[in-house]
Amino acid sequence: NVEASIPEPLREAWRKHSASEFTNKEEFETELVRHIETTLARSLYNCDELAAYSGTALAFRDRLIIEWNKTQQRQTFTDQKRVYYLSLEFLMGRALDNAMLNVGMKEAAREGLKDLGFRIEDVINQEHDAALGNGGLGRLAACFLDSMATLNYPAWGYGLRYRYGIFKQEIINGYQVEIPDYWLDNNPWEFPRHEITVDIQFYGNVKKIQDENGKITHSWEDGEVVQATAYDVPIPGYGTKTTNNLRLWSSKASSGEFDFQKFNAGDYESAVADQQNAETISAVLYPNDNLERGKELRLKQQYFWCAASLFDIVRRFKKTKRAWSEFPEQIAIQLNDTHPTLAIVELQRILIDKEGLEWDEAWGIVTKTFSYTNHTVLPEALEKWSVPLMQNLLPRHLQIIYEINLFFLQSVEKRFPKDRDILSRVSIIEESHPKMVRMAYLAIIGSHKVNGVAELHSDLLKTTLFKDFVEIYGPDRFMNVTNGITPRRWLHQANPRLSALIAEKLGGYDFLKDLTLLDKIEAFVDDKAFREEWSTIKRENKLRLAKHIKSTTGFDVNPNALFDVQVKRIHEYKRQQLNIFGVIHRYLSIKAMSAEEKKKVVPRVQIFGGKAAPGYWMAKTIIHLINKVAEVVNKDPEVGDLLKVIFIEDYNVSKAEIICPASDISEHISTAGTEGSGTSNMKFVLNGGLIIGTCDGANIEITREIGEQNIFLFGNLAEDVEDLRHRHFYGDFKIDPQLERVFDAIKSNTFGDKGDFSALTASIEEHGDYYLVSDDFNSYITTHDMVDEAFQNQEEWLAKSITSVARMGFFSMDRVTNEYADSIWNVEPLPVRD
Ligand code: F58
Repeated sequence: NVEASIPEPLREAWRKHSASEFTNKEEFETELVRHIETTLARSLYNCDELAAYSGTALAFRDRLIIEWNKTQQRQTFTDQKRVYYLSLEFLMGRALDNAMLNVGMKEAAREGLKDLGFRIEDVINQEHDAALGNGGLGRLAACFLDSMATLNYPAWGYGLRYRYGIFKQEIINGYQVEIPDYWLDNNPWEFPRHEITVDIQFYGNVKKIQDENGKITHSWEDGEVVQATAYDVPIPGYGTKTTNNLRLWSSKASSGEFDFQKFNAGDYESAVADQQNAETISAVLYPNDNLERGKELRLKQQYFWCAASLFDIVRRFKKTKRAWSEFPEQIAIQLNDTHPTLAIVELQRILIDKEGLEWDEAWGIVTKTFSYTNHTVLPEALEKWSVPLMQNLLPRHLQIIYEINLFFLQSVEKRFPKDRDILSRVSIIEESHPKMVRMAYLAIIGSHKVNGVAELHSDLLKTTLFKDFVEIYGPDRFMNVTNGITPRRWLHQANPRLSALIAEKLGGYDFLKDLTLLDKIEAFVDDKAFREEWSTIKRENKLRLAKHIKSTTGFDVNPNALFDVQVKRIHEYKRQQLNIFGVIHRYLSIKAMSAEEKKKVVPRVQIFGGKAAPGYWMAKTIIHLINKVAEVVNKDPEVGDLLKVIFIEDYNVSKAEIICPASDISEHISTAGTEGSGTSNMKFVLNGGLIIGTCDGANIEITREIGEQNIFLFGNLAEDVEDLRHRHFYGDFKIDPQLERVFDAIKSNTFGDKGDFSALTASIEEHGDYYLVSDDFNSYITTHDMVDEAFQNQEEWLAKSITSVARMGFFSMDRVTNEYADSIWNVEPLPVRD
């Protein structure tokens, strides 16, 4: 017992002087002013909004860190099983608003700031997003952290502390331009732990050593060493004192400084270059979404982060002096996609090379510890690493991978002696030139559970990509856990008025901890006052977005128009091109109308947002087209208010918090069978927006929950996609005539820059229309007509909106986290006693 080992008088002294938390407005103000005057060295006379933000953040940070300390002590003392969530991305967004709400002190802060001359909204807006992620995968990791803390699970996140997060996007002359996102200056939310450093090795070679009993061991020698330093970010749960830890690793040269010997010998460049090389590892987040490029630096990042995290986890375990066999009873490690798969190999290496365990015992421990989540079936996103690259960078790991593969293939051969092809199909090593390591296969083989993120996606994994592995391991290793979102950020924080209205009807905010309670608001669907308030809130949220649009683009949009939103990473499979073609179709139709006909048109604001990976030309072309269409449409007097096209620059988490509550309808229109789950669909519905979507990802389960009368589904089904592609390939393809009209407009330079768009139209007309844009076009535009018609009946629209929200309980991240905890991690919450 660690506690008992400290003498009582000592404990008493620490207890007496231990830091205390502010509990009301007055105490908050004292803390705020103290931080402004001392930590920040400012005063009443030179405290601007940024200083007010920093002071407020520091005051809340103090609170978090006090609870963080207690939580960590509690978790260490009880020594129960912990979860480690390994993710290369944590798309956290802003922390202050979240911290204020989670500890229940936002109103006190609002009043306190007001006393001192500040508006809380302005202060919150000073914060830079922590944008350490690309899209859905990174945001899911952030939602996990929120839920795990809220539900009191002993859980840590492990990631990389990128100096540059996802780039900032500017639109210049209609083109995306990338600006570096340096976000670390004055970040009050991280605690550097310079005392927690780990040496990480790369390159070098492996020596085989035989001892006097003939036992062979391996030693990895002569590599380059880089140092990993820990930075901790406290993660507060909502309405609980549990404050978990997100540990991010930062790289630097192993001496921590540049090499003075080289420096003094006059070799300045190389002294500084070594240091810069080391720092490069954690310098930047790779900005690809659903694409892997096989760059050496990326593999270095992965190993650096896996090795540092594993070292930390093992060190913590060893302090408990338990037997190795207890490792999986104490530790669960979740792999967020295949990016951390090297952790499997690293743990095996530690156990056999460093701790002297036998292979089989070690491998048993490894497979019981790890589990793997797959997020996509897109072949271009499946990680493969070239064998020569790995041989050079991680020679010992490659040996271990070969060994894992050998034992695995032997067992497969024994079970399927008649299947001649199966070995090459399931081998971790792909026999190509060069040979490649298939990371997903390694992740499956090294884990006890593998899950997809929505029912359709998990089914597709089992019947296509991982089919052989289902045969080999049986169906129990493969499961589905449909994604969710945290209602704290995505309802309470993003849409405080809607949250308050719901709380008023339900008699409190318990629904934020048990989202299934939302079903009780369905009883108010006919309540006149409730309905009015509901639609007022939507209007206010639309006004807030309209204001944002005005201040960032200069355009006025009519808040009575139907706001149709598609915000997400730009990708051909997500089909923003289908959307913009639909918009062009609408534009051409309006222009062809008589004045009488125009009176019947439902005015629309088509809102787009999202980043394209810097090297993804087709995605960039789509952004360019959207902006060119906007230029023409928005100033066309024949169209006026009937159609506006807006591209919101630099879509990120904090913008999503303004956008999601403001949609009437949002678009989730990926080619069926391509989207893992999608999670923004859930955010929009939870905020009272309806959705138009394909039968893909979680749209299907959203439909099941809210009812098909409350969603606009269209398009071909996943089961028909393969056949359609096949037919296209054999020339059985005729472009949809309405789409052809759209293409004619583009080609006749209606929107300018016509040459720039030829690759986009050609991908459909000439290159097989892989994403079935033409096949789905007619269904898409007729469904949009149905949307317009439905929107004209505002009473029914409102009923759909309320009913849908009421039925969204299933999509809480808390349900997701509990499912992982019960059926994958086998961990229990650690309740907090006051
Ligand atoms: C996303 N994947 C899926 N990957 O596309 C989405 O359907 C799902 O809802 C979400 O995960 C959460 O499960 C995704 O965002 C990436 O961005 C990777 C980044 C690193 C390179 C490979 C893609």
